[in-house]
Amino acid sequence: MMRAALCIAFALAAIGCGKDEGSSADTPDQAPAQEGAGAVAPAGGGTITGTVSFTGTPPVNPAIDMSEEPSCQQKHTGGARDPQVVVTDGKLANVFVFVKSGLPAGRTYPVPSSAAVLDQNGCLYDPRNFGVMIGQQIEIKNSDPVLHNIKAVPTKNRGFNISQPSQGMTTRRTFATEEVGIPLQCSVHGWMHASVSVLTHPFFASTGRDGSFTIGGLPAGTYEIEARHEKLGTRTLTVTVPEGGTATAALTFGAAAS
Ligand SMILES: [Cu+2]
Repeated sequence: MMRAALCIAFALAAIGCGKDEGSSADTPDQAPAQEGAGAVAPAGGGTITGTVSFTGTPPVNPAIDMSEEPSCQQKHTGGARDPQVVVTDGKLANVFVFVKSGLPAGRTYPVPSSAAVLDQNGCLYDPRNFGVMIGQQIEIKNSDPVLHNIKAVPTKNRGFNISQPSQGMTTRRTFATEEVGIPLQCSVHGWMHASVSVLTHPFFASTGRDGSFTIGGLPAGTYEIEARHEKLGTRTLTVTVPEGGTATAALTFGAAAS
C-alpha cells in the first residue's frame, strides 16, 4: 500500500543527477548480485533507458536471525538483513520495470531459449524481483548446503511447491499465463521472499545497484511503462520511443517526508 506521504515524482528527463543525494548505501551482501537483469529483447528497434531513484533517507532493513542456518549466516558479514529496500547513492535496486501498454496489437514475440536463473544463496533469493516471458524456463538453484522449499503463490497461474534439500540442485518451471508480481517464498525460511512477473513480451528489465534499466528492441511508439517495487509500490510513466532511437526515463520513489 502506497502512503500519501510517499514522494511521487517522475519525469522524462535527462539523467545526470543523484550522485550525492542524501541516502546511504546498504552493505554489499544486501545488494543484488545481478546487475540490471532483463529479458533478451529483439535486436534493433528503439530503446528505453532509465534510472530509478530514491529520495530521502532509506528505511533500515530488518535484521534476520539466521542462527539456525550457520552456513547461510556466515555469508552475511555484519549480520543478515532482509534487503527489502536497497539504495546506493540515491539509486534504487530491485525494481521491475516493464512495458504495460502501447505495443502493437496481435504481435507475438519469441520466447528466449535461455532460462531466467533464481538463486538461493545465503538463504536469500537472487534476483529479488524479476521477469520472464510466458513459457520461458525459470531455473531455480540452491547454492546453500541447506534445505530450501520454494513455493510460488500465483493467482492466475498454477503454483508450485518444490523441495531442494541439497546444495547444487536445480529445478525448472514455467508459467503459462500473463501475471505480474507472483510471490515466491520459502516454506523453511519465513524471511525469504521474491517476485516474478510473467509477460507476453520481452520488454522488461530489473534495476541493479545503480538503479538503471534498459529495455531494447522496441518498435517506435508511445508506451506506458510501470515500475514495481516490493515495498514502495508502483510508478507509471509515458515514454515515446523514436524509430531506432532512445527514450530516457527517470522514475523516483521516496521515503516519508518526516
Ligand atoms: Cu529457504
